[in-house]
Amino acid sequence: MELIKVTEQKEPHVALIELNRPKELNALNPQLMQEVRDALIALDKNEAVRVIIITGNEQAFAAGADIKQMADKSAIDMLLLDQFTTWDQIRKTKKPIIAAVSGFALGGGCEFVMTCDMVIASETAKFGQPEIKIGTIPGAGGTQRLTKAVGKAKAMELILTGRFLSAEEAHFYGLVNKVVPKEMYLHEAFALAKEIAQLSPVAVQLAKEAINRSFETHLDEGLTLERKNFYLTFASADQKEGMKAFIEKRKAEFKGQ
Ligand code: DAK
Repeated sequence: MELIKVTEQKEPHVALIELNRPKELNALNPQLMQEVRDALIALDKNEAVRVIIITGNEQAFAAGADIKQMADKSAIDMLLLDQFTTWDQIRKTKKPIIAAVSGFALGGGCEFVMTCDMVIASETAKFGQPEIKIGTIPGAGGTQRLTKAVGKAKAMELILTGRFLSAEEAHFYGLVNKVVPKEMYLHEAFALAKEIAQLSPVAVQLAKEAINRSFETHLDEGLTLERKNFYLTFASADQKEGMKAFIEKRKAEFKGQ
């Protein structure tokens, strides 16, 4: 891994992926995204890992796809590059992913953040889809996910002008879970990760799948999946342990079985 750093057990059960192209403000080139894809596949398989945090550095989560590498490409070059397969992997990750964002999260960087499951932002974070300013439009889900997150009017304004959203505004619109001082954003992401990591990984995974389905399907189909996943938790030892521990007034010990 050249362009990212992966620490499997930064805290017990919590893995950390750091995007690491600081000179280019973590611009997302195909190699970096492939490294992220490979890391997510490995972490998803690693039973010791329950929650994944993805972060950049204080200056930037990611300032977008790499404009220098895209500038001269034709439509067919872009098609043949087939970067969507790589990007889709983020969406397919079964374990929860928390984006810890400081500085710029623009274009593909903002789309990357919106593909994660929860977002902790530093007060310095800036979100935006400025593709319109370089003559293109969001290509990795921005028109869909930003619209679902902030509503049509705000999404139109942001995508048609390329304006940035401050961390506070992003919080107001529900794009991020929490805004904290810049020294605290990683700490806060770990606090959230550790809270989730204590719970049944089976139930967490099934709940994540059901929540995501609400974005991808009609209510009826989403409710059907939710019900099936709900029943399925009753096949897990974790559900038995969780309910037994409640009745016995003690802390549950979840084993992921
Ligand atoms: N790509 C390449 N290099 C970038 C970059 C980017 N997106 N953003 C910044 N850099 C580089 C700068 O060129 C500069 O490099 P040097 O000149 O030093 O070599 C270095 O990072 C520092 O940037 P600045 O000097 O510009 O720093 P400032 O603080 O003055 O400005 C800024 C920071 C973030 C406001 C500015 O850098 C900026 O506007 N950056 C571009 C933001 C942007 O337009 N982003 C959207 C890009 S388009 C797809 C998936 C995704 C996408 C498309 C397809 N598929 C799956 C097919 C996504 C597309 C995009 O994201």
